[in-house]
Amino acid sequence: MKSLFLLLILGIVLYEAAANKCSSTDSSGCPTDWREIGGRCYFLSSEMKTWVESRNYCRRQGADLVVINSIEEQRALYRLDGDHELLFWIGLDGRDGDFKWVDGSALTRPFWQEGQPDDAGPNTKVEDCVEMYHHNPVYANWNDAPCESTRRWMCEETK
Ligand SMILES: [Ca+2]
Ligand SMILES: [Ca+2]
Repeated sequence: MKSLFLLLILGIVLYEAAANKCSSTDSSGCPTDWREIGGRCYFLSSEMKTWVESRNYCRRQGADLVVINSIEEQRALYRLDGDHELLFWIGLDGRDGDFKWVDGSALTRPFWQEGQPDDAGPNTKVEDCVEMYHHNPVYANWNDAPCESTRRWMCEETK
C-alpha cells in the first residue's frame, strides 16, 4: 500500500516536471517582442535606423544583426508575416573590403539579388551594407546599399 502511494507521488512529480519543461521551451523562450523561428530568437524592428545604429541596437540586447548561415534560415526569414515589401538590414557589410558577417565568418552562401552587389545606385554613394528586400525572389534578394540609409533591421540571438 505504502509503495503504491510513493508510486503515485512519483507519477505526480514526473508529470509536473514534464509540464514545466514544455512551458519553458515553447516560443516564450524568446524575450518579449522577439520571435522564435527554427528554434532561434529573432527581433524585427518596426523603427528604421542606419546599419551601424541598427547593429548597436542588437548588441545592446546581447544579440547582433542576423547572420544567415543556411538556405533554411534564408527561407525561414523570407516575407515574414506575408509581407512582400519587407526590407531590413542584415549583419553583412563590406566596409573593410570583402563582405563579412558580423560574427567574423566569411560569406560562403550569398543570396544576392540579380545584378547585385553593384556598389552603386541612383545616388552614386558607396554601398557597403546589405539589406534583404523581400519583393525579390526568396533566394535572390540581397542588395548592397549605403550604410547611412535607414532601414528596419533584424537581430538574431548570438548564443
Ligand atoms: Ca543565423
Ligand atoms: Ca546595390
